[in-house]
Amino acid sequence: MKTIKGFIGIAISLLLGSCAAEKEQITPVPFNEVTLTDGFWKNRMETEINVTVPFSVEQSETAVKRFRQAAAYMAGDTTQLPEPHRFISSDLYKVMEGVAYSLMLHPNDILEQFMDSTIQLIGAAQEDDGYLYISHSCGNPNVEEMGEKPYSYVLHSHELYNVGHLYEAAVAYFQATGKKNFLDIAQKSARHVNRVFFEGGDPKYNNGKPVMQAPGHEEIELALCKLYRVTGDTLYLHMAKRFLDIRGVTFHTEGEGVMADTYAQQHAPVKDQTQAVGHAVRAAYLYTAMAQVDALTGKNDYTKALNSIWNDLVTTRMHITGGLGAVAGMEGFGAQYELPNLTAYNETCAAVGNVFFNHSMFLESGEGKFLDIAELSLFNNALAGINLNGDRFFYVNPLEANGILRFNHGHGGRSKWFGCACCPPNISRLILQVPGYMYSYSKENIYLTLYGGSITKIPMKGTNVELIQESNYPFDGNVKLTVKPDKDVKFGLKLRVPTWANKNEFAPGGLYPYKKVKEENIILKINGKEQTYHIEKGFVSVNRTWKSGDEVILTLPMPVRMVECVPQVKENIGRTAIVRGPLVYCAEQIDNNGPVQRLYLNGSDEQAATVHYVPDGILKGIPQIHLDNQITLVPYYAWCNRGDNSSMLVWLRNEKPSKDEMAYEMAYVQNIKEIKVSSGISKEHEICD
Ligand code: FUB
Ligand code: ZN
Repeated sequence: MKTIKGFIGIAISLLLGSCAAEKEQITPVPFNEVTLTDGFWKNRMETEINVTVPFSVEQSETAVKRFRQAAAYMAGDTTQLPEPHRFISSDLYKVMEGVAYSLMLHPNDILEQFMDSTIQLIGAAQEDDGYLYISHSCGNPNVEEMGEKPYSYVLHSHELYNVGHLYEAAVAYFQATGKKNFLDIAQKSARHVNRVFFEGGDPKYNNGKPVMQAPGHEEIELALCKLYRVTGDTLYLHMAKRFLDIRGVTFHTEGEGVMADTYAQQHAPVKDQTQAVGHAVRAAYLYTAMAQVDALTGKNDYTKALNSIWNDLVTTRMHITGGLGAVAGMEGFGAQYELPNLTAYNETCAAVGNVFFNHSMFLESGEGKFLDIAELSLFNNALAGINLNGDRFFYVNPLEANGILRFNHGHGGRSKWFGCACCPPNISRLILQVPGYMYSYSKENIYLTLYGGSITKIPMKGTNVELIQESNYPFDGNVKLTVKPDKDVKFGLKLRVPTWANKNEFAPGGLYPYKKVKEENIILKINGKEQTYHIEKGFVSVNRTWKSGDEVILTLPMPVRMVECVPQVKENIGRTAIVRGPLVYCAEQIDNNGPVQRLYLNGSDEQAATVHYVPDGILKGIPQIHLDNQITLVPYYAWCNRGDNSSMLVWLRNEKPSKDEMAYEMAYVQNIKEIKVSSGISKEHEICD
């Protein structure tokens, strides 16, 4: 296992000198330095490595073939031109990124050969000056979607989106193997992009003038941050910042839908933006990059904008599952409080982006509330995007299904893959990185950010601190930590206390309050003795000199809780969601003897509930909730694992519906069936399943 350790801190101080000193620099422990020992994530990781990663490689053959054809074309064989597609290459790059992570955890010669041979094809398809985009290089672009020439339609061509994903994959492969083959291609591309976008001079591109336009689909910005971290070359960080700073400044568009300025978050300079607008995946990647650039530069250039956007998201535009982008058609944000259940879009990629964004916000600020949202999105919307067997996927993640509806990305059942397959490799690469979300550290503190059975070693004040964590989180809230420094050392141990455990609401932001005031106490014990504690920025902090063998026990009570929604969200009036810990639950037809839309609760703020761990079958080991009125619930992430076309519901009726209400509901469902996803979305999207 080869990793580049410590380069982040060094590179940051070299680049920025003293201006970074004021902020607490929080460094995540890389995922391959955290060993999963038991429980939830260990199981998921095994499925990833044994099933999802090899399966995704198989599914990528069409994308690899295009590179094979492009490489042949570049070598003079023009007999078979690769079919134009704006971003299928990016799906392959994400698959490759996932393969790289899996290689770090589990070496595999066949997968490494796949990587090397594909990298060779990619290199052969790259032009000598670094340009990399098959359709233009092979001279058969779909002009309407890609423009006539390279970078002539940056708004929708996805040229920079593709290479952004390439940079991420290349960084991962370098970290996994130490090989530079992919990283060289990435750097050649990045230097080319810098010349063409910010320097000019080559008449082949934009008549020699710098393009100076931010890409319509963000991604390259956050990827450049990664390239900077791994190489230490400040050019890439400067490029990331420049792309952020020209967005909404040098280029505007007029129109509606995918042609609206807001669609690609270019309606205003990013530092002045205040609300989450437009296409949700684009937005999430943009906000991630803004947080990362601020963290890397030690500045607060985007802090005001990010805090405002984050508040707008969590108070008005996020589903209880952590889903972003409620509106189908434009795959994005609707009006404030527009959070439908049956027609919610909530693309898997947007939830993945929400995790990236909020984890980056935590690293930038040290505030636990961001991890609460990252966790919510991870355990609910993001994980629902992949089945428990690891080989079937959801593109959209509504909070209700009636077994009939089928939008263009389908929620009548899970799909094997998609014509536009952005989501499967996105959730796959996220799961592979989850151990990297568990621990972080700064000069004075060690942070436990996501709980789960694991072991790691963290450098602290000239010694190493081994941490052994035992926990069945998120299925129960007991965390036992054994601290083993090589020698006694004083530092602050910060244990995250999520909003769901500490406040009277399920998630920060006020959208989702508990129906009943929380009574259970959080307990902290050190070496068997109960401690008084206070919670600051979402963490319990224990400052002491730690000795080898010290034991910390944190208990986060996990009763079944009932959640309501603010009345501005019309769809949820008179309805309740059931949660336990960070998990949102749903009713599925298979457990409830028929369509779940007919179910209702007992009308009060309390309802007796029992929790049973499923003894066998695909849900084995997962806690199911049984309500006293014969309703059975499973975690939302685990729905649609026992056959397709089942009905499902998160927000249950509080009371028995009247005949009129039922009739209204049926009419509503009939109407919705007629909804077609609006045009303005490209062909690649229409063939999605
Ligand atoms: O445009 C590339 C990807 O396809 C987007 O991120 C997804 O929303 C899907 O539209
Ligand atoms: Zn997607």
